[in-house]
Parts: sequence; C-alpha cells; structure tokens
Amino acid sequence: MRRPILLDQGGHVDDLLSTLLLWLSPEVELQAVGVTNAGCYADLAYETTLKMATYLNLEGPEIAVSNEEVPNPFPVNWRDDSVVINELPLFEDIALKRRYQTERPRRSDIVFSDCLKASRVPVTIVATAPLTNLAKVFRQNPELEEKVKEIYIMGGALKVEGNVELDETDGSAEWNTYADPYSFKAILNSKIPIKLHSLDLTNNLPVTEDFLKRLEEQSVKSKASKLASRLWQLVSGKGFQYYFWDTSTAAAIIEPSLFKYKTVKIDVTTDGVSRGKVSTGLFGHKVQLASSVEKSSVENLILSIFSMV
Ligand SMILES: [Ca+2]
Repeated sequence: MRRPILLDQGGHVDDLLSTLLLWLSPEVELQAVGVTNAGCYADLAYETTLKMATYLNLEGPEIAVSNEEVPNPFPVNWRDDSVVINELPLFEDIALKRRYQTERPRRSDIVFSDCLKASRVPVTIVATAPLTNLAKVFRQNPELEEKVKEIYIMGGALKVEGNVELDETDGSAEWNTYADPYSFKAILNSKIPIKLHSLDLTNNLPVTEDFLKRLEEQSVKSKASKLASRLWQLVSGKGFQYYFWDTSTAAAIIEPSLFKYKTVKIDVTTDGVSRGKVSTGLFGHKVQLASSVEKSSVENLILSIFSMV
C-alpha cells in the first residue's frame, strides 16, 4: 500500500517542487496539500499549485490554503516572487483546460483534521513551511496526534549559522523556525515522532548548474522536468545560492533508506534576538536529526521522479 502523506508547504519554488515530487512518486499517496503564508502569498501560491496540477493533468489530493499570517513574516521581496511564479509563461498552455479543483479552497487545518480523522492507518506529515497551521490542528484536536506516524520538518540550524539576516536578529535562526517558533515548540511538545531536516544537512545540497543542465536535457521528453527546470531557473544564478531544502526532505519521505539520522535533544528559542534558534540540550525534546545523505542519490531520485511525466 502506498504510504499516506499530508503536506503543508510554503509556496516558494522549493516548496512547489516538493509538492510535485510527492505527488508524482509511486511510493506515497499525497492526500492533501496546504499552502501557508511563508515565502509567498498563500492565495497566489495556491493558484500556482492548481496550475501545476492542471498543466500536468494530475489527479489526487485536495489543495487547501491558510491565509493566516505567521508571527514573524518572510521578507516582502521573497513573497513578491509569488507573482512571477504564478505567471510563468509555460502556464499559458493551460488556458483552455479545465482547472484542477474548481470549487473554493477549504482551510488547511480543517482539511488536515478531516484526513487524519478518516485515516485507518497512521499518516506521515511533511512540513516545508512554518508549523502554524499544523500546530493549530493538534491544539484543536490533541487526540489526532495518535493518528500521525511521524512528521518530517524542514527547519532549524543547529551547528551551523541560520539564514535569517535581519537587523533585529542575531543570525542564528533558520527561516521556518524563525517565522513561527511558538508552533515549532508546540509540535516539539507533542507526542508526534519528529524527523528534522535542518540547514546542517541541506547546506551540503546546493542546486548546481550541472544538475539543472541534466534536468533541462530530460525536459525535452518530460513536462514535469520542463516545469521544474523553469521554476528553478527563476531563482538560480542571481547571486543567491538555492539549495534542495524542501526537495531533499521530500526525497527522504519517498526513499527513506537514502538518509541517515541521529537522535538529538533540541529546544527552540521563542523570543528575543535569537528567536527561532534551535539548539541541542540535555533537557530538550528527542528528535531524529537527518545527519547525512549522498548528494548524487538525492539528485538522481529527483531527476527520475520528474522524468515520469
Ligand atoms: Ca519551504
């Protein structure tokens, strides 16, 4: 049986492509996708998610959205990328097609709760965005924690620098944990087993020109590869290094054997200049921290999944 998956994603290129990887993978059954106000405007990223599905003639998960703002929002210039992404020239192909999901979207936390309530087997959750909406699910329905097999979280920076570079912070936090440290803490406090994919791992996984070249080569025969190639091109080679942050986390769900984990105890700082900082400590909460992976195996998995459509 395919493993049931719920995904809450943050609407940027990396999130959209992770959505696609989980959707296309024969190993898992993506049951629902939530779009969260992270490095995007959720309404626009929701539209983009539908456009991707329409473009590729996909069927499957319910797409949900949450318009709630996170406590510490992402920079406006990243969120503005939503406009460009949503107007990708390649989407002109779908003008005459019936769009994926024509009715108004339901709220993410409601859809996730419904899926968990209905599932007869434990469900795996993936978060490539701040945990605002997922924390809400378990705050309102704590009994649903037992329906979760585990949660994979892309977030945190333990032994490496963070990536939040704002004047009012000290640079120790990663964006997803910074954006909503309270919800991250709430999930840490829950009974749900956690697999954490932090910058400590993803710093070793840059999206390289060589990888993009291979993707472009296979896009002659593959629409998903073409879409992925166009999306990554939007964010690559602008003096900003893009990484397989969310996409490698998706790869870990699809092919768990590629990754090694170690048990660590962690906590998160919720306030002050270090808010969002994740640190290890004796009195922390036990999580499985993704500690190593062969970069080429992640790249090959991503290329092979995109090549299927
Ligand atoms: Ca993300």
